[in-house]
Amino acid sequence: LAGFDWPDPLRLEDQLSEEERMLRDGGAAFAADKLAPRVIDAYREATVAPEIFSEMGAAGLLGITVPEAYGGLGGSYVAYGLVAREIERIDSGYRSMMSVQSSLVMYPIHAYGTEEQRQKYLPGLAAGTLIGCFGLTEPDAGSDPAGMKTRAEKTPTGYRLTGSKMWISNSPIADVFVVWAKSEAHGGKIRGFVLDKGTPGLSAPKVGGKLSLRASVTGEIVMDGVEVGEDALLPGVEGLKGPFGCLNRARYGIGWGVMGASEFCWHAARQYGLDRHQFKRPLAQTQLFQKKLADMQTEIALGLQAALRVGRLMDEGRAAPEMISLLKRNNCGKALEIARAARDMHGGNGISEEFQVMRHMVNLETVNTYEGTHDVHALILGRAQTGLQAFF
Ligand code: TGC
Ligand code: FAD
Repeated sequence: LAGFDWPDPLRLEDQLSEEERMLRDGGAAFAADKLAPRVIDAYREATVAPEIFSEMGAAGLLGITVPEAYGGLGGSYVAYGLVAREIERIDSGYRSMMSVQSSLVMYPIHAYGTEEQRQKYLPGLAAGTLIGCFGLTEPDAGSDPAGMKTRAEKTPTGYRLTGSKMWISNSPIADVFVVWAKSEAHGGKIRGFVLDKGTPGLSAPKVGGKLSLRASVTGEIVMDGVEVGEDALLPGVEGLKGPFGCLNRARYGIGWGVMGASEFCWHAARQYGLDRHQFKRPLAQTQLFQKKLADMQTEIALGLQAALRVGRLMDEGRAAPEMISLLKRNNCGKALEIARAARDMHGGNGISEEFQVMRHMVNLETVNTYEGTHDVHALILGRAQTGLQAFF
């Protein structure tokens, strides 16, 4: 029998191609050089550094699955997931910045936009010289986006948008706003629009007082009669499947990303247990400590295998949205449990910023909620196996 590699118990590494490993290593080097040195201060001060986008762009981390002709990498979904894991190993907020830009802004412009829209936005978004945001959630429509109030009225030359979006990652620093609205001219169906910063009536105030995801900025999008031309409409999709098509990609990336945060917490807890002595022996020499490490190792190994499987199916065009719900729900829930356990295993030091596990724990509260809450994904999976929808 082969030997056992404790950090990679099921040999994920052997299942990756040379190119996937190379892109993953690029993401890891970027995370170590550019993100790790700034994260503790950024989180404490809740400061976001917009230049992270151009740094990510220069490193080729934005729009990994978007074709090279538009500035992307033309890479696989597995490569995208592997990079998300490396970025979220540092902080969920940094992965959020990357995944909103790639899956929620570049993807819809590429998949649903005109050639002119692609040429206008994608190269700048890939380079990170333009920052994007995605507005679906509203103050009174979170888990139930079909209840949105934002409206697009037809004007002689285009549309007038009125409404407000809430909890929008990147919006206060965004140049490009992908927003979803009910369009009267399209029978009240939900349509996507691309708005530019500076358009009269468009503003994006910051949401203050966040105790989670503090290294990533979150805001509102206020649309007070924003007038745009016909060229702002994303013509290629209508209905909720538009935003959900984007969410499928972002939720999948989160399935990998949260395993990176979990691995950080697991490795930190293991090292702490080896270094810290109580009762004349290392904490890691106690049965309870080892059981917790074994649980972490097991859940992470299984979660990574599931992420890889769904990624391969996405690359083959055979992934169903319910598979992504299963992955997002399980991996976020397990990551939160792992981070909470790691916080506990660090004792009093676990609440200190220096040890970083509590920051991951508090971030993962958001990640378990956004892109469909843990319970909403349970209802999606419940509906898929019973044929009965239990949302209302
Ligand atoms: P339902 O009747 O289920 O579906 C309506 C239409 O949408 C289609 N559809 C999908 N299409 C593609 N992929 C999916 N995953 C899809 N899910 C549904 C469906 O086929 C149907 O199409 P059609 O042509 O028949 O009209 O819709 P519902 O209103 O009953 O939805 C229920 C529910 C709960 C599943 C859904 O609304 C939901 O998923 N809610 C969660 C909302 C959510 O995830 N919001 C995320 C906001 S964005 C965000 O959080 C970004 S954070 C980013 C970061 O910082 O990293
Ligand atoms: P609610 O929908 O009000 O849910 C509250 C609770 O009720 C949850 O526990 C939920 O599981 C439960 N619940 C809801 N419906 C049911 C039901 N039918 N049965 C049983 N339980 C139910 N959105 C964007 O559009 N773009 C972004 O970039 C974005 N970024 C975000 C960044 C941050 C930091 C945060 C916190 C959120 C972000 N969101 C974004 C919004 C996010 O997607 C929503 O918060 C999420 O979808 C949940 O909606 P809600 O907050 O309105 O909660």
